[in-house]
Amino acid sequence: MSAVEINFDGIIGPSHNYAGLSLGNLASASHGGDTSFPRAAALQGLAKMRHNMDLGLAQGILLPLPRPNAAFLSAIGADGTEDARLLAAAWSASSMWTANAATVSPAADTTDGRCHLTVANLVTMPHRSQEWPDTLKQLRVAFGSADHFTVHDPVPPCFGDEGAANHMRMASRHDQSGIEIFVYGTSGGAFPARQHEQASRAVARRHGLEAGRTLFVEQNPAAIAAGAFHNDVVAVANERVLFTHEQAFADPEGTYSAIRAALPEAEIVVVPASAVSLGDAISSYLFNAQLLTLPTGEMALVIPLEAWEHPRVRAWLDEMRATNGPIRRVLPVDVRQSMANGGGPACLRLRVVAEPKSVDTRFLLDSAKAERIETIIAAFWPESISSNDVGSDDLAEKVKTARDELLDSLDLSELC
Ligand code: SUG
Repeated sequence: MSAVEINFDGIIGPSHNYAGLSLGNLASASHGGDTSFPRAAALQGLAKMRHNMDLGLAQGILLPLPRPNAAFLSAIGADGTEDARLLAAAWSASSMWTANAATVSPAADTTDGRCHLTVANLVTMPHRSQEWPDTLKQLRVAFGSADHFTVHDPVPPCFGDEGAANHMRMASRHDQSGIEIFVYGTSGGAFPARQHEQASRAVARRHGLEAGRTLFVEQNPAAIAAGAFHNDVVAVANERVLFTHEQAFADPEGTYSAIRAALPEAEIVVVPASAVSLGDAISSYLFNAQLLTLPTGEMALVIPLEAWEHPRVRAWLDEMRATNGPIRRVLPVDVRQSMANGGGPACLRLRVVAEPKSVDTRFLLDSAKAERIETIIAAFWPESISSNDVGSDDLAEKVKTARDELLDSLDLSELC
């Protein structure tokens, strides 16, 4: 069997809460202090996975990390006098956004013919910087076959790396050799540019990518300033198609010509600011979509309900569907619990192009396994978490038990 795209969604962890931890992520800031609903959140995530499996697509999972994170609390000498935000960081379920787990270069693009993954160091945000050791452990199990995969340590912490959220791949088909586009930021005004150019360049070198088929593109500082803390909030690519906001890149025309020069069959669908402003794009998460190739060969855009319900975005989508463009279907999904923290359908998944049989089967999903996971979520995930609950011993116990039950049922207790 040849390589296919497998989307590995993060199962939303039992400690999912709104702590307003991400400067520059407008949804996270505006929902800080709200009550969260972890059970509903995790079931929404599973429903999205089922939605995509029902389209005939391969689906994988990544598991929640241990929370509250005892290693992080010990490293900051937590004794009850620490800042409430640091305590909340140790409880964060942010590893659900697996687009930030790693950068992935499929075997067809690399000199040694293996699929390379570099775990993201996520150093810009303290609550995210604690993820990589446990994520790395998990990636080394899921992609443990050395004949097919190389899983790299993070790049040095002096260079911020946020993984696949700032990386796009285009190819005539997923299993063909493609071009890899690394998008970095230099400045975002009041907000941090989370992806550093030198991190992207280090990842590309370590993955053994061909220089002529690797692009390094600067994110538009105005997009970061407007709340595009990751490039995947304003652009998404799939096979020969790039779907992008007009203001995503610092030099849009230069970027499009470089893409067309490296991949002549590229089709670039640009949404003009006159139809959908940067503000509308960011509040609706139109671009934080999964652009997927269906088994029929058609492309579908899986968008959050917030984009579907946004009048100007909807008008643009209706217009796009009436033309003969490459994106034939638009499929809205409900991931509102994740969206309130700035994570849409695209944030929740890590794309890996590989032969399914080369992946540890415990990380692959089918309908029976989805049902097992849903039963555990329904039984063990807290119904709600308010900001006062974060730090409570009772809740900590509940969260740990919930994760242990999940790992046990998936025969993955080695990740405890
Ligand atoms: O890193 N939100 C995440 C959202 C990540 C979205 N990922 C992609 N765009 N690929 C972030 O800002 C909020 C946590 C809180 O505030 O409780 C948070 O971490």
